[in-house]
Amino acid sequence: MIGDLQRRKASHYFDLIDEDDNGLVEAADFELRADRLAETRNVTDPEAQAELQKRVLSWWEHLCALADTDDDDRITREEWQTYWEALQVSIEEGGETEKRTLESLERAARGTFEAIRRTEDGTVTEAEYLDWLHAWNVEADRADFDRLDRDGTGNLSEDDLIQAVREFYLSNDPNAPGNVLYGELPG
Ligand SMILES: [Ca+2]
Ligand SMILES: [Ca+2]
Repeated sequence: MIGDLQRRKASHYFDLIDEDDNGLVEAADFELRADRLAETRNVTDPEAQAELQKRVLSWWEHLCALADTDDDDRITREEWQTYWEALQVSIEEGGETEKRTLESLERAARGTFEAIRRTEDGTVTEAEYLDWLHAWNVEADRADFDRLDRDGTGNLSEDDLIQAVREFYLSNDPNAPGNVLYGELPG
């Protein structure tokens, strides 16, 4: 069973990715997301816009493969909840199952990292991170960024993101830094 904090994070995240608020997560939400990102970042070059679309849509395909259990290319709130439950169950099972789940979350984290970063320097800066959240209409500030930057380098590394994604999905510790990956949870 997932804990109450996990349930709140699942619901917050679903609301965020359901960009058009129709109660379903679909490819269209991610197309809108890519448009908003392009807008926030002033990406006007068609080739760069296409690259951004591609990155954001590959993230959708990853989520869809994991959570769309009835294969109709849309994720309902129930499917989303079931996906989070399944993640938790597989962690509790341990062994190979747990290992596969952690690997899958790591892939998700690497994909997220690719989507956030704008330069090839192997890190995510505070400005990149805040722009990213801004495109989600999420208010976040320096303090949230600093929590995720747990080794205090001033940038987020891929490892910081991996740890954050892991905690975002799996932790019920109210003090886990990864809880704020998508901003503060609504009260
Ligand atoms: Ca939607
Ligand atoms: Ca479905």
